[in-house]
Amino acid sequence: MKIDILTIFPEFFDGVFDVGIIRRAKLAGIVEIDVHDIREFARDKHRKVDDRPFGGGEGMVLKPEPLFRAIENLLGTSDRSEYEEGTHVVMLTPRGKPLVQTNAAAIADKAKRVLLICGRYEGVDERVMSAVTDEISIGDYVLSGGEPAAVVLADAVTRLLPGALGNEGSAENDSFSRGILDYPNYTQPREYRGMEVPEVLLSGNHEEIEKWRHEKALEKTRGVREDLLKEKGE
Ligand code: 6GU
Repeated sequence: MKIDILTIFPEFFDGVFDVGIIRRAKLAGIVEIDVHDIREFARDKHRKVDDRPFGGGEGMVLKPEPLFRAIENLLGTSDRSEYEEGTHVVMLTPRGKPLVQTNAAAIADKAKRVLLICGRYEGVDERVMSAVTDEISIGDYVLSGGEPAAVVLADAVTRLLPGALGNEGSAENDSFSRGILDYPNYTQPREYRGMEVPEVLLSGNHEEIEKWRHEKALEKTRGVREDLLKEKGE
């Protein structure tokens, strides 16, 4: 998969993809991630990327020309109907659909080319949306820009690509992939500051362990995310 990120703050991404699973996936050729400065695609002498909103209001709005030029430069066209199959042009914005595991999985499954556009909090000229296939938000809170969201989406998608996780089973057991939160984990030492590892985990009885884990996962989910259980009809 090829992921291109369009941003006015390319330095935001320095080093973020050079650790852990993403770094490994990059080195293994599973994913390629390129960051592009939107300013490089501005043609006027001041390389202006934003301007004041028509109609008045606070803040600055990202101008359409540099974004269209960038999309055309990377994809050969900014006409959605001409995108190659498996191409997603994603606008990261608080106005988007909330990102959930199933969206990330769908992108990991089908997409070959993903272009992530980091919007500004104040906004992006609406005409850019004609070139966009998905509008995504990472949650109901305000970020200054789409940059942190691009990192979140790139991470959530990359770790699901075949071969990205050393242990292929581990994505299936993650919180959310089964629609509920993860069970609690313990490692050495068996006793720490008076806190013991639950006996059942030391029992070697795999059936009992599975049962305990499922109960604990449900208990946790009931406590903090009742909405997830309702979605599953439990
Ligand atoms: Cl994608 N962008 C911004 N600016 N704020 C957000 C967001 C994105 N998702 C949640 N809040």
